[in-house]
Amino acid sequence: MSTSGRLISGKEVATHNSRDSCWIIVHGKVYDVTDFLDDHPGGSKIILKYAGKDATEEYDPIHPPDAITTHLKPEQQLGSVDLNTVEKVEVTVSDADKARQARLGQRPSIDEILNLHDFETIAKLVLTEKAWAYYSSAADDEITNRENHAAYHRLWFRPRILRDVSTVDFSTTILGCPSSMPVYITATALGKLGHPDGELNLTRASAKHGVIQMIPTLASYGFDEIVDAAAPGQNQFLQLYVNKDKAITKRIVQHAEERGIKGLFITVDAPQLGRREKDMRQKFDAEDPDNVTTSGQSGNVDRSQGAARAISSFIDPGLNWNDLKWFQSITKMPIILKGVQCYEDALEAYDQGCQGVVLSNHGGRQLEFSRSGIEVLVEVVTKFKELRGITFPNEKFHLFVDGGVRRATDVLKAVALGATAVGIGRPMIYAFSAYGYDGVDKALQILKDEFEMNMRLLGARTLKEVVPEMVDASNIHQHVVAVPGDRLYDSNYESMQSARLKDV
Ligand code: PPY
Repeated sequence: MSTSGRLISGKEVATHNSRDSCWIIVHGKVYDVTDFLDDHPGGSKIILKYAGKDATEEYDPIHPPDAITTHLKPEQQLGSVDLNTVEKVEVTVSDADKARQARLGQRPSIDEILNLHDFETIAKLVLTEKAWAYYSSAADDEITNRENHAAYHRLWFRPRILRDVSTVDFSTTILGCPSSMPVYITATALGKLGHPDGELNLTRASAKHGVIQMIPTLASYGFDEIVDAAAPGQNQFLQLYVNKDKAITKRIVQHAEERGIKGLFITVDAPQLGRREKDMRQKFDAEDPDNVTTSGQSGNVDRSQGAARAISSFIDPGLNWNDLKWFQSITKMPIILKGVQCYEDALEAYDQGCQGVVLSNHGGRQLEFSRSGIEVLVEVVTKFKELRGITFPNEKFHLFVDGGVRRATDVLKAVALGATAVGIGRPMIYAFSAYGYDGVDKALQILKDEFEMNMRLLGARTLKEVVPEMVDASNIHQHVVAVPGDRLYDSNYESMQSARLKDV
């Protein structure tokens, strides 16, 4: 029988501190997780560490806010606790954490940050290892991840001269919403891993700079909290992981529409999560007592998939083209497929009445050796012209690109080749991980400054004048061409590690 609403003392909770009866506290609520221990995607050990105690601090950064209530039955949600009666969990601060705290104090003034790479450099130094591993990791050997950035080096400009570029205007509209530049902040999960204000940093800086934020399904903040944080009239999109339970999906989509969301970006490249080995190796750190059993073997719980796999089991791998009609029947929001990687699928999306596609390989985190979005863009534009007589940009069907973007010149290349706008993900989470709201504010200002200068140097006064003839894309499909190395990017890239001998 449900006892929800019961006020429970910390003392009573503390008695349920074992595998036989395990209660935990999250945000002042008491949950009986005894029967859930072996189902917890992150393993039972981490829960048992907090048995009878307040687990909020551990829970918060790596779970979407409603994770616990969606996984537990009502009768397992026991009631509230008076937090004054709860004994504090002693947190041991590791040497690594102390060093990290010291580095936080050594961050350069934000005035010294010159470009988006700089945020990544600082974020790498101040993020927890867990957060850096989750944010920076990518699939398999991370070749696609690096290719995403490198692909832009195979595109070169053909600027025009002697045009009066006294004033330049790089504003645009994206799905009918005004945007100060052809950039949107794309969805990235678990913002609180990087900063306590997580995704809200993005919401607030987007409002200031007139750009659109795509709210992730797996945000650390709740969907409504992120929408509530928006300024009046601020436009937001929603990225959707489709839940196996269609009723839940329907509820999310219709609620988003009611709350004024302007575009539904359905992720289609993640029926299963890619292997992110940086993230996985983190979990197997032999010095972490949580990761080994008393016999020295890793426990029988699969923690090997890191933070991401732990929360991905709800995603429907059965999602298919037939489901599109259903989505179209439950919402009037524009529907965009996020994660399209060849022209055939882009054409299918067009033929089935979608309003666009994001040419993306999920930041290199899914299928290794999938091509960069910018390379796929060239293919899609060529084939749409050849097979449908359609040119881009096009108000009826939008092409978006994401992955590897660090400079306004990258965005301008994509726009010249036909993209409506470009999504930027990791650089924005690195910006708030390093400097909170001020970091995202600065990152967006840097992009604006880069746009202004590069529009002038290109000889384009508006984005309409950023045309395909301004880019030499003849090498885009050649994966081995000599290009100058990108020292800033390369110095931020952290090599993957090999297996190590254990300490004896
Ligand atoms: C990613 O990590 O690439 C994501 O898109 C977010 C995510 C996080 C956890 C499970 C599935 C997807």
